[in-house]
Amino acid sequence: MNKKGFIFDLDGVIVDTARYHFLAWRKLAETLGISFNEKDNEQLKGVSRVRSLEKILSWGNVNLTRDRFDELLERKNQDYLGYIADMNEDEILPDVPRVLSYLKQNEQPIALGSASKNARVILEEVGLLNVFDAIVDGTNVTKAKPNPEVFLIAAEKLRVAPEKCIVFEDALAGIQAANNAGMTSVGIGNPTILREAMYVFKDFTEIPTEFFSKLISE
Ligand code: B16
Ligand code: MG
Repeated sequence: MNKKGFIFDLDGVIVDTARYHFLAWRKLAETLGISFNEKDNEQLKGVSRVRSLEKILSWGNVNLTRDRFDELLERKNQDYLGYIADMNEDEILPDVPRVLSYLKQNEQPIALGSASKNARVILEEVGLLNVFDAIVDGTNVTKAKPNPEVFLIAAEKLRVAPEKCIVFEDALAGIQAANNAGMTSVGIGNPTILREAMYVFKDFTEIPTEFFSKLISE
């Protein structure tokens, strides 16, 4: 069997936690008097927690002491953890289970490549922790997307060459990271935002099984 490496982002690809990140960041921005909408949030997708707060502060021209910065980061994460506390398998995005089981049946290695430090908690809650052959998350990387580090570590863990890996991403920074890693990039979401991806689908329900069988046999 021909083996490829299938690498999935978490937030916005496997589960819709992108919504909860948005709500937590908006709450924080409001307390600082900084306006924050869905369009602003788009620029935070796939971006680390620290970098996200730096961006929000720069949009509002706000400077903070190190202690206050750390306090706000912690507060955002506590709010976010509150939102995700009751997650269950119903929050797995449509057709993700179909895709994962097809890849499993075809003995394809599967990895998670996420910027989130909460990735394992979320996978556990939705019952997918044991599905992945490798998990690389925000606790394993030092360089944020669009740096390819997260996906290159995932490929290494799967023992698959980067050019044989396919990345599924909902963020432009993530698509750029996949391209920078020399991997096939598949955008999940808006084709205008994800225009740098090699393929884009609105969601997994739009991806026919033949797309995966073709990727495997190529
Ligand atoms: P956390 P992904 C990313 O996850 C999110 O897209 C991004 O919005 C978030 O700031 C980042 O994780 C860090 O998450 O605060 O949970 O460590 O899309 O790379 O799976
Ligand atoms: Mg994402």
